[in-house]
Amino acid sequence: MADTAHPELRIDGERLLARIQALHEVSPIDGGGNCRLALTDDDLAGRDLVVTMMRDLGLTVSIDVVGNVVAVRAGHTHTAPVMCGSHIDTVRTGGRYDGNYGVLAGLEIIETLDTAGVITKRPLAVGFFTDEEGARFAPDMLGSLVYVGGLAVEEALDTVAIDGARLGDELSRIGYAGSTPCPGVVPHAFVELHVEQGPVLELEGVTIGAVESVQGISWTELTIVGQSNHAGTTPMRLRHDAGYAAASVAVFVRGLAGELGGNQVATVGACDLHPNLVNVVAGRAVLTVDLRNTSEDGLREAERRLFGFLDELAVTEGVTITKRTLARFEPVIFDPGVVDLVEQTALAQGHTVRRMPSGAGHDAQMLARVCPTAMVFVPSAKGLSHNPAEHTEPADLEAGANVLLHVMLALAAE
Ligand code: HGY
Ligand code: MN
Ligand code: MN
Repeated sequence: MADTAHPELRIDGERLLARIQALHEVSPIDGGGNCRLALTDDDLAGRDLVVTMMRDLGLTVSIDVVGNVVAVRAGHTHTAPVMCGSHIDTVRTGGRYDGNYGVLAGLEIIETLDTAGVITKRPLAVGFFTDEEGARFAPDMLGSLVYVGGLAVEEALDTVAIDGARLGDELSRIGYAGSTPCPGVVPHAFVELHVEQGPVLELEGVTIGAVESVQGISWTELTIVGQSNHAGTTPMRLRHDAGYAAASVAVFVRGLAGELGGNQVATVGACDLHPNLVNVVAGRAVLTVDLRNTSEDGLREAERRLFGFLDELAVTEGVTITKRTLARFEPVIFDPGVVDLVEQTALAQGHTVRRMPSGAGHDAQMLARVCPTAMVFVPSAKGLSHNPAEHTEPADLEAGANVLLHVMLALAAE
């Protein structure tokens, strides 16, 4: 049921923007974004800033065994909290809103309630999860997956980064190897506020997305071994060219997405050749394939087609191809009741709203395993994300935070 106790309450938009600016100033990059890969010193600096904000608000802060941070504001009752949050790690070419916005809007909501002297029935919690991006340590949403018991702590701590570091060692090195056990406290409900990271809301002129689901994700690392050879003397028919094979994969998955149609997307985002020299036929290629689809059957068909292509390619080019799964999550459907509440709250505040799936992965898809969960989207300018030019208009940032405020108040009164 929509919040009726404090219908006029609104967040302070300037204060929210100031928080976002303060976190943006931690490890900024050219173009207006951020680079804070998980568990690097950049991430540490971001973590310390946000934990300081949490403590300045008088919240009870806990750090768990994989570095997830949860800050709690007491309610009238000692019951399961209503939780919001997201992540503050970024990809290498990250924007200033992806993840950060959902965490900082949660803190703004806390300060709004403090200023208004409102104590909720249920406690409120604001969290950020470790390594949501999965760009340094795969899979993505690693921290929230451990939080809900979907990945064993020891396995998480032994995860090796693309740069060879061990997750547990990095966690200790930056001082965020906490003692709070995982799985974590099961919230009464979880709501994640996030920028859409796609073009839909802006194209349709809609302010709020009531997110109903998250599409399935399949990440595979391919190691292709051919034969390094002289680029000038080796006849084309005698080559076992790992560079050509890698390029063939990228071209194949692009065509596959077009053939399968619907929501199927496919990306070769990382590709390293060895020895990566102008006059040497590449002997080895290590690349990644990111396949996503709102339909699990569709995603399985895409995987089947890709793996079949790889078997053929290995024979025709005379290379070996080894596959390693980096992430595999089925599509997730959010709680219809919470999605309804998001939609009703947005309408009650006079915003345009539409239901939609999420193309990106989010911590909410993991919390949905243990409690009623949904997401609130706001528009991304030009649909850009994982790009330093990522932008959302201040009025939209404020609108999303006000919707989150009243969704949380309604849930906290249950
Ligand atoms: O990959 C994703 O969808 C998210 O940004 N981790
Ligand atoms: Mn994100
Ligand atoms: Mn992201």
